[in-house]
Order: sequence, then C-alpha cells, then structure tokens
Amino acid sequence: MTANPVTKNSKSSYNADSIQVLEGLEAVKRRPGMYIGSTGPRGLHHLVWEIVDNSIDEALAGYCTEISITVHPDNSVSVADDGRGMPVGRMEKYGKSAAEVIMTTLHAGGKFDGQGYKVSGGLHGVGSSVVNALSEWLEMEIRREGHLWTQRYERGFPQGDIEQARELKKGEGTGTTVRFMPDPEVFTETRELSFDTLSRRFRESAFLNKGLRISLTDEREVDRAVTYQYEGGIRDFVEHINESKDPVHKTIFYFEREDEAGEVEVALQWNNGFQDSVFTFANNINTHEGGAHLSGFKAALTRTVNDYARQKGILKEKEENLTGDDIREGLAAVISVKLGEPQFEGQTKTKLGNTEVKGLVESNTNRYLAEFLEERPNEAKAIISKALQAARARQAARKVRDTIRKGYLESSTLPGKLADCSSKDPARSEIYIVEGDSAGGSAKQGRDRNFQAILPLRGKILNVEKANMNKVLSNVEIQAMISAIGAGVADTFNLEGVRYNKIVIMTDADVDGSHIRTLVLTFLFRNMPELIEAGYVYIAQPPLFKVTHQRKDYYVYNDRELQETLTRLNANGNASIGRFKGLGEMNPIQLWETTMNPQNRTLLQVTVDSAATADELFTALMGDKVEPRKLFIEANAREVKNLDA
Ligand code: 0RA
Repeated sequence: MTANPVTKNSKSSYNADSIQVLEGLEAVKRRPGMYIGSTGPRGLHHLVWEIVDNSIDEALAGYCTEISITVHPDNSVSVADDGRGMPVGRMEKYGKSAAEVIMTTLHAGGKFDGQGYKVSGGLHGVGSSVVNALSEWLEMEIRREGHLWTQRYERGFPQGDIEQARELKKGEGTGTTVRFMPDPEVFTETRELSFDTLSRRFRESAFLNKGLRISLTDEREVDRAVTYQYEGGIRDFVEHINESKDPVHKTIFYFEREDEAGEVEVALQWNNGFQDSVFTFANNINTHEGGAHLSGFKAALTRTVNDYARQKGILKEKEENLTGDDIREGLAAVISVKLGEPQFEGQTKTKLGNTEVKGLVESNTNRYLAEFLEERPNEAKAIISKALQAARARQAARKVRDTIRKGYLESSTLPGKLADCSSKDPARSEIYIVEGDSAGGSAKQGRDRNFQAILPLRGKILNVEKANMNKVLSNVEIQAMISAIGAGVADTFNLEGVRYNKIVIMTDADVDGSHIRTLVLTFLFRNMPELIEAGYVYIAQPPLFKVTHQRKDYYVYNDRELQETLTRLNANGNASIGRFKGLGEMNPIQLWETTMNPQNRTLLQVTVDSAATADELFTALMGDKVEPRKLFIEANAREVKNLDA
C-alpha cells in the first residue's frame, strides 16, 4: 500500500471498484440477517461487537492498550481506541483512502493489504463496512500522522472525502473513534442496547486480553459505567468462574506458550461442584463447539492426572483409570489460543479446525500440569480425591440410570401426570410444564388437546446445581420431565427423540414462580442443552392484571401496559383492576385466551448467547453461596426475567 495522504480536495473517482463496493453494501442492506444474524436485539449488539473487535485486533497486534465504549442518550454508540489509527493513505486501486475502503468494502477487515495482523478473529473480519451499511449515520475520527481526520457516512455512503479536520495537539496520541447510529429502518423492534449484555462481553474480552483496559459508559443513565482490566488474564477469568464456588485447592494452574503453531494459554482450578466449566477460545472467539484445542486439552488432562495417580500409588495396579468425565467434574478451565489463520468449522462456525493446535495444547498441558502436580503434592491429592469421588458417584448413577432405562424412561410408558396431546408430530406439538396441580388442572381444561400437552410439576423440583447425577435422576419430577420430553438425558440425550418442538415453562408471575422457572431451566441447561440450542424452550407469559371496563375484560402483562390501558380506555377510575396472584386463579378459558392460545399469547424463547455467561448465571442463581446470588439477581434483574441476552 502506498500512503499518499488524501487532501481535502481530491475527488474519489467513481470506477468499477466503487460500483462493486456499492453492490456489496446493498447486499448487506437487503439481507442484514445474513451478515449479523438477526435484526433483533442480538443483531443490534452484533454491530457493537464488530466495531469493538477491530479495536481488539489492534490490541492483539500490540498497538492498543485502551478501548472506551460509550452508549449515548440517542442510542448511538462510540468506540474509541488508542491504536495506530486506521490508515488514511490513498489506495490507488480504489481511488480513496484506506480507511474509506475499510468502511465500505465487504471483508476488508484487519487483514487487508498484507498490512494486517498476525492474529485476527476471522469470523468478525467482515466488520466495519457491515456496521456502516446498517447505520443511519456513522462518523469516524482518526488521530494519525499529526492530524485529526474525519469522515461521515449515511447508510454506508460517504458524505464527502476524508478530511484533515485539524492538527493534533501535543499528547493526543494516535487512535480511532467510530460512532454509529443503528438504522431504525433495519432494527425496527428495538434499538435499546443492554448495558448488562455489553458489559459481560467486554469483561470476557478483558479477561482474554491480559492488561487491555476496556471501559463502558452508558450515558442514558447516570453513573452507569464500568472498567475492566485484568493483569492476570484468564487466571482472573478462572478465579471469576469459581467466585461463587468453593475451590478444592488453592493455586490456579496457569501457563502460556508460543511456537510455530501459535500461542496457547491455559488456566484452571477445580471446585467442589459437579459441573465442568471448560471454556475455549480461538483468537478471542468463543469456540462453543470445541475443536482441536479442546481435544488436546482433554487428552492431556486425562493422561497427566492418571499418570500422576498411578505413579504415586493412589490408583492401584488393578484399578481402572479415571475417566475424562471423572477428572473434569468441578473443573473450571479456560483455554485460549491465538493463531495466524484460525479455521472455524461446525454448524455455528465455532469449532476450531486447525489440527496442528491439538499438539500445541496437548504437549504443553502435559508438561506444565505434570510439573504443577509434582510441585504441589497437597493440591494434587485434593484434585485426585475429587476425581475418585466423581468416579464412585458416576458408577452409582449408572446403576440408577440403567434401572430407570429398563423401567419407564425408554419404554413407551408416559408419566401418569402427563395429559398428552393427540398429535404425534413433534413439529406441531407443545408441552406446557406447569407449576402446581391447580394451575395444571386449569391448563388441562383450557388447552387445545390436539397439539398441547400438560405436565404439572408438584412444588419445587430438585436444584440440580446442588446434587450429583445419581440424585438428579432419582427425582420423580425430573424423571417425569425426561420421559415426557422423550429424548433421554445427559449423555444419552438425542434431539431426534424429542416429542414436542415447543417446551413451554409456565409458572406464576411471582418470586416462587420465577424460582421454579429457574430450577427447570437449570435442569434443561445442564442436562439437555441441545434443546435450548435448538430453540425449543420457551417461557409463557401469563397476564398480571385484568382490567374490567364497561363489561369488557382486558388482560395486561405489566405495570406499564396497565397505565397505557387505563389511559386508552379513558377509564377515569371507572375500571376495576384485578391482580392475578397465580395461574391457579385463572379459569381455564382465561388461561387459554391469555397465555396458551397461539393467536394471542406471547412466548419468550430461551436463548443462550455465551456459554460462559449462562454457566455463571446458573451458578450464581442456584449455587450454594448466598451472597453472590443476591448480587447477581439485583444486577441482572431485567435480563434474568427474559433470559434472553
Ligand atoms: C489496517 C491497518 C492498520 C491499522 C488498522 C487497520 C486499524 C483499524 C482499526 C479499526 C479500529 N481501530 C483500528 N485501528 C487500526 C495498520 C496501519 C499502520 O501500519 O500503521
């Protein structure tokens, strides 16, 4: 790239390349979903990720130490970094500045023109131009080569060339600021960014990029700001995962290494819980589907722990090896690799394909973990005794499971409490999991039995965060759910067996109801995550109030709607307002009309954006420690309500 500064007066020539550019951005506008996933809240947040990821790439390249994100009162967002600044030199091939090329050309991400980075998050490379195309307006400011350069775009079209706005003052440094306004014609549903969703993601990025400072300010509310910076990197991440759990040993295991294949960083610590929380990343992208780094890690972990246990005589010669699952019970681990050319595969493109990475992770984990165990015999003992305990519980659970399997779980017998629907076509069928027998009764009478099944749950179900598999599978309410859903459980789960493609959790709109809902969701998340990933899990929304005015009934779902309804009816105190205390108070017809009839009802689909976030959420909500749970609920009250970050 030749860097001829573009002067104020140079006209960008309208050549074949420019036409191609326009076509590219038109394609984005025509099918925004293809580029950002959706035009709902998720897609909206995606715009922010795209812009921030460019700054993170600049940090990965070693040039940026701080990123500041601001949500302005008008819901526009600015992202400012102290990197080198986007290049402003004119590119002959395009007849415009490099920055404009980045902003208007699809796929011109960090890697453009060989000037790119050693490491870049492949997936997010489409970047800035997509955001530009989907923004009502976008303004960029670049501090570089002694000047402040500015340019404005509207719906992706530059409103004039890049300009030298002024000379930089001493100490201003270099960097890039991008401010954009999501296009209201694209994001119709809502243009509200969630502070909690943003801050969780930025905290994760800060963990993954040791030392990088990321701050978020929400100008829509007073005093809403956070700054994240972790000198310990993923060590601090593991500490954070275990914050609301009890570690079984003190020292967090950690190493970082680099070779021809790339860089690897691993941190881990066991807690006395029963879940494994292993999170893997490649170039800062959460590789939900695992891949080469995860396989290498698992192989090394299983081998090193078994070798150590044998060598120290903890495992006797005739005893079987500990399984990988035994060893990973209660494990909190983060594996982060950074590669020149990551290959993302799998259904959601979040599985790392680079085979050479398996060896990189495996050999180094073997070596450093063996050293760690050797140097800390007391911690090693605690870790191995945890795995031995897991092995015993697992053997007991297998026996229970076999018994259940022989019994009614996999036979055609359905639980007695289930009122099944007549349809046998899962695509048409729905099951309502209902709190309590009385609501269950109303639901059974009110439903359309052609396609709606009802399963009443008696009282609170077991909290699966606090029990091992053995106990979970012995719980009658849980057994009823498993057999009604019909697809097995945990490692025997198979999505193809599912009897209903909508699994609707219907609980009272009170504290107990929301607790029961969380218990059911926790069970599903831990033991049938595929169900949630497939988008089969929903939350019913029963109304909170009935307003009666001039002999007509109106059902409303929250306080805001109540005010709106009263205003709309011009009721002036002539309406009677009844509050539903629970589902059981509604008669079958009311329940059908307000909550179950597909014509009228609203269902919230349960989605999980980031596995780390969800794991944290459930641990915080359901784990042993009371204080973090309280804090979490307060901090996230709005989102916990929807579980739809
Ligand atoms: C391409 C090349 C160079 C920097 C950047 C892009 C860059 C892009 C963004 C986007 C947000 N912040 C950014 N910071 C930098 C390197 C140019 C050089 O050699 O100095």
